[in-house]
Amino acid sequence: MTKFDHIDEKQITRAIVSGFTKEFMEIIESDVVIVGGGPSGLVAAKELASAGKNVVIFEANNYLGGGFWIGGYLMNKLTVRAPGQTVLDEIGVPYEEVEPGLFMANGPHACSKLVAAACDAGAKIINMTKVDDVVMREGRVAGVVINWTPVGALPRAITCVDPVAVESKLVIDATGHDAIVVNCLVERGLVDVKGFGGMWVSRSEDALVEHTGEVYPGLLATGMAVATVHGLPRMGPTFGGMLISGKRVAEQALMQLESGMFDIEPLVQV
Ligand code: 48F
Repeated sequence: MTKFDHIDEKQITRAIVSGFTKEFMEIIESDVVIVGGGPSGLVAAKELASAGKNVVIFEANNYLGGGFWIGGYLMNKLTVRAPGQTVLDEIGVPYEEVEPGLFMANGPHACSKLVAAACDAGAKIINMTKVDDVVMREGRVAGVVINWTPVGALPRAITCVDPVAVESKLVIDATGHDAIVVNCLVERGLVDVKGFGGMWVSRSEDALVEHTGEVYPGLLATGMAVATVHGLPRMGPTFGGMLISGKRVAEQALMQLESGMFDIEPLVQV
């Protein structure tokens, strides 16, 4: 019979609290905060962490993956147009070519591999945490304001729970159609957002990758958030654009991080 080691309650609680606190201390100041752990955010996190950057994903849900678990219409087959399958190759996701240039993978398999790839690369993940606002320093986004997701579900009478903030050199909005972080700037009249257009698969993905990048100093967008910001057509249940957009935003973030612009510390005097 299996016999487990004797470990009591206080040891387990100590392990959880000290483990979480240690990790959280490391993300209070990071190179890049990625808001949203869908396909574009996960690819960006994997790329940036692989390049040695200190990266954290804040995800409002308990689970990561966003829309990448289910292809479309609650059917869990993901489609990817070439060259999106090259990202599936990199993370070891099996797929079949259903037509020349159109590939199909199983959602749960692809999504779990992508989550694992981001974690394996060293990205830190804080889930059940919602980004509510941005930190601003002299015309730059310089971090995000966060709170536990369940706080938003509490009755109004007991929701006076102040958030906390973390600082980062760059923030990436990977929150999908809602472009939550960009909208924090829209509300202040700092950025204009067009709203995503109707579905047009063959136009959407090239345009999305092309427009991926900076929206405001310190803030970049990837994935469907880009379509929302720039009024690009939506692409529905095909994911190559999300994966390649994640790569592109990581390249752009790396260029900024390595440009020397953050070498003088602090960037902005308080
Ligand atoms: O929506 P989502 O999968 O974003 P994406 O990477 O991919 C879009 C596709 O899934 C699909 C599509 C393309 O074929 O049209 O929709 O652009 O993932 C967005 C993630 O962001 C989280 C949300 O829970 C989801 O996991 N999120 C949204 N708002 C917040 C957030 C927030 N305020 N704070 C933290 N996470």
